Amino acid sequence: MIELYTAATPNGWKITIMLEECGIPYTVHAVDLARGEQREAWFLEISPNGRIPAIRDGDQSLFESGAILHYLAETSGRFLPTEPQRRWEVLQWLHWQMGGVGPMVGQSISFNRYIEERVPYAIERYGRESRRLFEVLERRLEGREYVCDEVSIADFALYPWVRAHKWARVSIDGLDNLSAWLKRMRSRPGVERGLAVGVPKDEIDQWSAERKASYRRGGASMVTAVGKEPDPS
Ligand SMILES: N[C@@H](CCC(=O)N[C@@H](CS)C(=O)NCC(=O)O)C(=O)O
Repeated sequence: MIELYTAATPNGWKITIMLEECGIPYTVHAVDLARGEQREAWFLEISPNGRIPAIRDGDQSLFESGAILHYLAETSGRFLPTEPQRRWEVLQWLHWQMGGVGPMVGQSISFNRYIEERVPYAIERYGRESRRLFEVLERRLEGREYVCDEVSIADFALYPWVRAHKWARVSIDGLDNLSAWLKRMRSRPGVERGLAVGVPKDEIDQWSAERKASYRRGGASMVTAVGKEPDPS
């Protein structure tokens, strides 16, 4: 049984979506990010970077959502083609998400929603770069239902971050392929079940004011905790 250490955030939902889409049984261990559980020694044993998601599968433990998606695809034989050219295509879009879309949209969220101070340079830079990345995805999706034609771990990695566009205050106006893909992804039952982990079903698409406020508080506490991680040695 896979033990999943996670929280209701985009990087966490990537993994619950994959597990649900594959029908792999798993147990959820909710990590309280606002309380700083991700910096506790027991968690750093599993995830030395002090971030969710992480998994344990028997003796194997893994952190980094891209590595976890790759591992689950390898072990289940799902959502990653075996033919080399198609496989590399999926892996390059997965890594593009990990190095680009996740960090940029994440910073846009942070500067727009979490910190009280207004930093125009950061809002502008991360917002513009997120929009540029969305435009790359828009072009990639021209004539395609999913990022690599058939649905894959690249879609599961991208979806939770792209759907956060409003929270990140990044416009998707005029991005018709991307908007259609968002709807296509949302209509998959496995995606819906994955998104429901950590969030009440009626708040999957529209968080309550209380939830938004608690995400804001949690986000702010994580921002201010950076640099204060205990040395586990
Ligand atoms: N590159 C990592 C990023 C993980 C990450 O930043 N996770 C966030 C939640 S989405 C987290 O654990 N934040 C806690 C903190 O900043 O202290 C991955 O994809 O797994």
